[in-house]
Amino acid sequence: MLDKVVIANRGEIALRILRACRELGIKTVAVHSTADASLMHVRLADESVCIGPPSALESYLNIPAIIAAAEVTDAVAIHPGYGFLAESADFAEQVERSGFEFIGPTAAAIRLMGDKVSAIAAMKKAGVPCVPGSDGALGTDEKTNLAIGKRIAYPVIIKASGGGGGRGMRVVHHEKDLIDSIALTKAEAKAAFNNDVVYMEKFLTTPRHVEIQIMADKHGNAIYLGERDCSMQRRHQKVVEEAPAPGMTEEKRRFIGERCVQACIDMGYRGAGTFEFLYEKGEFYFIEMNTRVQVEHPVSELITGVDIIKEQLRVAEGQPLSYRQEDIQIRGHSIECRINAEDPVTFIPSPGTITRYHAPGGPGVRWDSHIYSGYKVPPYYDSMIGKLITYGETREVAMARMQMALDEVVIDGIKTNIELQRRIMADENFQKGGTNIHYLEHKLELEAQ
Ligand code: MV4
Repeated sequence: MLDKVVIANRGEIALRILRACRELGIKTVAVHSTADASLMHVRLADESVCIGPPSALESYLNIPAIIAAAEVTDAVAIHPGYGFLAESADFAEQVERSGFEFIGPTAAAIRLMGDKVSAIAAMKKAGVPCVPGSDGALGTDEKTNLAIGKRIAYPVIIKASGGGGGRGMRVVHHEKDLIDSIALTKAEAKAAFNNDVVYMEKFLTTPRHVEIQIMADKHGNAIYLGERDCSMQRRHQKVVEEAPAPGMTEEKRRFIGERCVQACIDMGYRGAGTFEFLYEKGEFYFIEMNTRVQVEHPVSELITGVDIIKEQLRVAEGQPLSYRQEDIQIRGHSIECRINAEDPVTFIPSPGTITRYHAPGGPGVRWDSHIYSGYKVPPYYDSMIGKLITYGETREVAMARMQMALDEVVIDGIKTNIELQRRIMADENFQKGGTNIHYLEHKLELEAQ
């Protein structure tokens, strides 16, 4: 097994990675900014290295500092977690060139999926269903682009190939606006990503966001761990995730899962990954692939029994996957509520000191968080301070346990979104299941009136 791993992240995911390493007997190195010396995982790690000032650019995004920390501590591998450098092909490449194992896919796979035009081309080739669209980058010929718009039919969406996660997109409702919209999106993409390649897709008006979790090893094996429904979001920030997706059938899951697995095998993918789909009228449409472990991985863990972080560590070391597809059974239901330090009305981050704290518990309750009484939430990073995850034999049981757990948790001294999560759990349409990606924003607008 890997001897020593650098955890190149902070907060709850750093603690989650540390716990997985401990279980496998792997030594840990916490790297942290000066603002994060009192993080829970820094206290628990075998060694820790301060890598820079609070600014993420000078610490968690500082590639030379992180690689130097691996060198001075004689680590053998680096786990990037999510966010920060997790999907930087340059980071993966420099980690490997410096003689360390990057716990994730190859730099080539990260690069291929980071470029949305090449990602979609790879998916089409593997038989993964995609949104009807331009099938590649848009050129400069106006007649051709108008013809593509006519074929797809309005509304259409122009997306930047270098974008993703909601950055660099523009919806076009009428043919008269197409040419200007392409030019505008290109200019914005050039400024934001230094890449002006754009493509066109049919704009789906009321889809759900359903994603497939996969795991692959270095021996050509790949499996899918079912799907997650992440439709409950605001401004491209997920708020609640669940698995399985309400109303999903075993046939649809197998159909899409097998195609994702084929795509993994075709591109020599390894590690954990997520295929993101829009899901409308029972059909899947691929939009992007995330080449990292995701925030919401616990709901997949709870319905499959697979420890995704431990599996990442095992496959990075070169072991085959511990499961074959026929070993994976979806059982029960799991829901995750992201708990953020933010104003409940304005959503503005609310850093500060946690003066009083009580963690929730009981059967089927998992609380992934690094906070403790007296912990000071710094203002420099993402405002997520924990993930409350419940499990039950049915969706109803998972929801009831979530309502109870949200009532139990006490986090005083800062503002949080716990009350918002209570309202979502009490919402009749959430309780029915299957709300679309616009539901939460509409609900918040109604409540504001
Ligand atoms: C779309 C779409 C509708 N039609 N593509 C936003 C994030 C990025 N991953 C892709 N996104 C979308 N792409 C087509 N062809 C609607 C969205 C979208 C969205 C997707 C998933 C989750 C939340 C969303 C919120 C707004 C728009």
